Amino acid sequence: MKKASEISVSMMCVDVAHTREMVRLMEENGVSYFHIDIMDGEFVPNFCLGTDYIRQLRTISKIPMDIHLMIENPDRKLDYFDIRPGDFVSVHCETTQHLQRTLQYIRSKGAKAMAALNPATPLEDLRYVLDDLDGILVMTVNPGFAGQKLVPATLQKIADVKAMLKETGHEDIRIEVDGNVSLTNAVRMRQAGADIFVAGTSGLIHGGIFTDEGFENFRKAID
Ligand code: S6P
Ligand code: MG
Repeated sequence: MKKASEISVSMMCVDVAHTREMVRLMEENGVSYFHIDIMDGEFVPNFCLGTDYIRQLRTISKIPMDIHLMIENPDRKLDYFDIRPGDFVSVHCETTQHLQRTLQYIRSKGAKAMAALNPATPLEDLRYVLDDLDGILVMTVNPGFAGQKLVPATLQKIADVKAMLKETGHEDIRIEVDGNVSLTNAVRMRQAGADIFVAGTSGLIHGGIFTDEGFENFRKAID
């Protein structure tokens, strides 16, 4: 069963000076989520968007958030964030010792719980928490930066996640891909089973901005 493909725009790649204009374009082009990269300088060697950014974005749009937490000890920090029903919140399973509890906590806030996997992390780590998941975020680059090259083995990993979901009767869980989602890679990712595509510098955003035509091309690649 194939679900409709959805776009989650990587907001760290959008030029802040053009935010309002780009948000309008996203609304007009049916973007499903704002992809919000949160980095703590510990789990990944970079700092990125934060709690105030999420609050400010909510004042100009109703598009739900897809909050990607690349932070150590997410359990202690989830309450810092303005998490709302309809949002996805993803935690890296490499960062929490009690993943199932963390996922339950996200759901208790009315949001959809997602677990993120680094390229090197086996998907087996998720087998016993499938009942607690609404999504699996397959990192197709090592997290920390935009503009990196695909880790090729992750294409097979997407297909393996898809197979595990089928085998265990969890096909309702969505598969998101993040990193170097170029127009060419997007086609292969879709074939492998991805449902939600993070649109960044490789496939949509150039010089911090994008166009209607850029959306059309991205949409064609993922449909
Ligand atoms: C990277 C982060 C991503 C990037 C996205 C950028 O650690 O989690 O969400 O923003 O990958 O896309 P691209 O096309 O530049 O790789
Ligand atoms: Mg991300």
